[in-house]
Amino acid sequence: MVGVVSPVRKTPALRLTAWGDPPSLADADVPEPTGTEVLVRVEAAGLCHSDLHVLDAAPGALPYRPPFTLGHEIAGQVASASDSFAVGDRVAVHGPWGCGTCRRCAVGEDNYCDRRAELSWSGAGLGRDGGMAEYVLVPHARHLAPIGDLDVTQAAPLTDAGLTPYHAVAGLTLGEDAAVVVIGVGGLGHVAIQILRATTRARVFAVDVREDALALADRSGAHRTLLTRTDTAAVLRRESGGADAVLDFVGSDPTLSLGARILRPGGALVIVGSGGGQLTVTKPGPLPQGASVSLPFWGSSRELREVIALARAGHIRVETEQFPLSAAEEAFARLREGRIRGRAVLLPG
Ligand code: FEH
Ligand code: ZN
Ligand code: ZN
Repeated sequence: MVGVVSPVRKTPALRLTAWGDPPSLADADVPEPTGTEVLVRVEAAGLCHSDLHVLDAAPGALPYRPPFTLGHEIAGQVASASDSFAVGDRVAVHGPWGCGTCRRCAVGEDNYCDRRAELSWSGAGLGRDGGMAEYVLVPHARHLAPIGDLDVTQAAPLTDAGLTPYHAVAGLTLGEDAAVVVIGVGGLGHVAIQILRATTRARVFAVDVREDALALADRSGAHRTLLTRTDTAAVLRRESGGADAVLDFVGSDPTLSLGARILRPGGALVIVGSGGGQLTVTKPGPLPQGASVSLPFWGSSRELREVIALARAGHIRVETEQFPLSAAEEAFARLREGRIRGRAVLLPG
């Protein structure tokens, strides 16, 4: 009998097929793992504003080479055995995938891979096939974090909406009565508030232009919420005594300007949002004496495991809006219009 070749299984995946085209739901081959690769059956995949930046990118603006499947916030079950995981293990995927050989990748800091400029990808769904699909091929088991009994619709968004603010807060040195201002209370900002409350003694102030975002900030544990107005900087300076740290999850001209005006001498301006805003850093200039500015990006695999532990201990809960993978177009449209409360999560299968 002629050898029977196992039929290649095909399942739906949300793919960017060419720059400038809308993402399309198409049948993709279920990949076969080779070498160190691990196949993961995806149970939840978060949506991120960075996905919009990828979709809106002009040809050549990013090093990625379409076509590829989107989705960099992934959780599910291991579907192929490896040395460190068994089939069925529940996992989250550390989304930044670097070169795998530099000193940063060697310790799970792929988010700061030393050879990133040489790569045509930055991670899952970012130049490589990601998790808006029923299966994702992960290059190495080192990118997997066990999630125990954590709900996958929590674990998936935590891989970015939790990990990114956690890494940003980890870089801060905060005194006992520190004041931290969170600007922008969306998918990342509301988790940042919870992380600050769980891991620091800081007084947390939250600022946004939307009333419903401030309600989310309140539910997340902010001590004080303020709707952005012309006197916001003065009110914040008066009530906080000057911010020891500002976490700007927007990164626009107005929010960077607000951050600089409320920062305490020696304070830290942490720009997380990719709004593309500009701030003049001169001496003297808009920033107070001793200020520092940082541009943290995503987080390490060790930090992801720490975020998962915080969530499993009940200290972090991501507010999510869930959609079937087939409704991805609606989810993206609502994300683009700012009509997602917390984080949008797609459910394949
Ligand atoms: C991913 C890829 C590129 C830019 C920004 C991002 C973030 O969503 C990761 O936190
Ligand atoms: Zn993201
Ligand atoms: Zn590397």
